[in-house]
Amino acid sequence: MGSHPKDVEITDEHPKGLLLQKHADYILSYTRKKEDYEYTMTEHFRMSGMYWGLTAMDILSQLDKMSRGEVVEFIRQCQDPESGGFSPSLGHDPHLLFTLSAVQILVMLEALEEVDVEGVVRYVSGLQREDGSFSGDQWGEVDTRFSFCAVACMALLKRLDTLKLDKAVEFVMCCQNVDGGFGTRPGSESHAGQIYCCLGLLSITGQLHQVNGDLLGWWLCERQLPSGGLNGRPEKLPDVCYSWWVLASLAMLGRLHWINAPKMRLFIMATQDPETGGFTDRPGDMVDLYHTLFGLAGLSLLGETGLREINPVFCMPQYILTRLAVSVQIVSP
Ligand code: GRG
Repeated sequence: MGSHPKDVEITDEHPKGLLLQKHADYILSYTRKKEDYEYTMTEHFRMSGMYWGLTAMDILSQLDKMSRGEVVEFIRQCQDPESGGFSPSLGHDPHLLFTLSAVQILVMLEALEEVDVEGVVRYVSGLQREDGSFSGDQWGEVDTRFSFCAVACMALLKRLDTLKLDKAVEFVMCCQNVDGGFGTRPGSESHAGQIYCCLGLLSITGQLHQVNGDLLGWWLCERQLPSGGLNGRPEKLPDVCYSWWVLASLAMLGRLHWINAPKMRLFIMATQDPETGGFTDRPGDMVDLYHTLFGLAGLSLLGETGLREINPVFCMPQYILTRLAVSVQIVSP
């Protein structure tokens, strides 16, 4: 433990530089071990797992090593012909979370024409409720994560006109707290992950001026602990995934320079496993695809050499959004 009760210690033993090729090899090997315990246990979120792996490979400029045909066929099979939404894998129910992951992958691979796009539009717009919020699926749970997923999906499909955007923004603004942050629903505690989602939605809809950037920027910077790592809310341990949720939020607010970048970089570097490749949540833990994407994406935001530039709203390489002519609002510093 470091000097802070809820922190970790970074020592000289931890990696300090980017083990770029190790990470590409780790992601590739993951796709080849389909009989593994870990692969089986991740079935219920496989579509997002694929998005994490493919995006990480694209940040590493090695997307061409992944099997496009296999991925597109998997996604096609996961589209529910009735609702139009995507499930995480075969035999599971469709959900907005996996619908966004599927759309992101299809956009990255330029394969949208392989699925029923009108079905996706019908599914996503059908999940918006009277108050502007979104249910994640037919069962009705409401969360600002789903608001982001819906708006991001429709932005990527260029069908934002099918949503009630004013109401969507109104709902998100109702989830803002006095500390400047946002939670899952009105009155819920501020959390860095939800803040990313709410800012992302406001950025896509051009409504970031509704946020007090100084107040929220300060709350986000307070997430940095003495180790350099970031937590998602007060009194929690640092986790490399917040090097995405927090840094991307600060980037949207034009305040990325408010973080101590060299310390942040060292924390992220220390979460690499030099033997297996991949990133962990905290130094010394087990690697996975989720932390590998968000470690690399955080480093890309910090301008790490050898990594592709990432878009802070969509968490996709910037060249893809440029190719698609999708732009987002970023507050000027
Ligand atoms: C396109 C990148 C992208 C995402 C899609 C689903 C989604 C939109 C965003 C998820 C944002 C979110 C809520 C992230 C936080 C995930 C997390 C680590 C939750 C656990 O939080 P706590 O505070 O626990 O309960 P710890 O201690 O782990 O921080």
